[in-house]
Amino acid sequence: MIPTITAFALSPDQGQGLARDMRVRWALEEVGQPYDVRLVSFKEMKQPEHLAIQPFGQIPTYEEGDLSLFETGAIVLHIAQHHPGLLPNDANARARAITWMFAALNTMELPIVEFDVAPFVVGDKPWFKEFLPILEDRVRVRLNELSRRLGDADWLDGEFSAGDLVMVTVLHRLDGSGLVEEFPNLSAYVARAKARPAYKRAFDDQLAVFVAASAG
Ligand code: GTB
Repeated sequence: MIPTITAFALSPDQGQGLARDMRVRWALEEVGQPYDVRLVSFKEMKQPEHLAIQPFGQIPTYEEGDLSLFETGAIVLHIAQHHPGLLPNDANARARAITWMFAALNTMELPIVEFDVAPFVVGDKPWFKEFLPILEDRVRVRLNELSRRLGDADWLDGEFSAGDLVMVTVLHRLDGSGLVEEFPNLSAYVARAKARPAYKRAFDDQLAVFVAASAG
């Protein structure tokens, strides 16, 4: 059965891989599962039909037969559990790969998103100039810890896994900040992941949506 995901009809990042359907597309590409995409506007995301499958009125969602899912962590985990290629067979290694998914979405993504959105949320406050470096340092602390753990390994725990996939999409949010580049092994890790053919296909497909929308 071909799953259907939802994505922005017109992504605010202009198709630069920041919208979170990117990680779902990438997972589907890694396992070789074709999929359909239903594009939704911001208005449509807040309508009852979409809220029935995504209670927070967001993208992406994932529908497959009578199953509908939201939350990218759950969606990527579902894909990884139902196809070979994104989780190790060994039970302990599998549990560790899933742990890295949670680490990416919780320990890493929280401070990264706080830092990234601060200019939009509190950029007009008089204390913003002092506040931003504090948020930046919180991200730097986590990057330093991640860098220390990665060391000179290619991936976080053995073979490339859903843990790496989610982690790299989280680190992608820091593109342009220069923060990841402070840690050469993390920079190389992100570049290694983005060189994967599946990543490139997912990125190109997401970009193509924006290009087509802005042309027409
Ligand atoms: N925890 C949820 C998940 O992982 O699935 C979060 C989903 C989410 O944040 N969705 C965002 C959304 O639908 C799009 S990805 N937002 C609309 C809304 O809440 O009304 C976040 C995102 C969007 C755009 C950029 N950008 O343009 O730079 C970056 C990140």
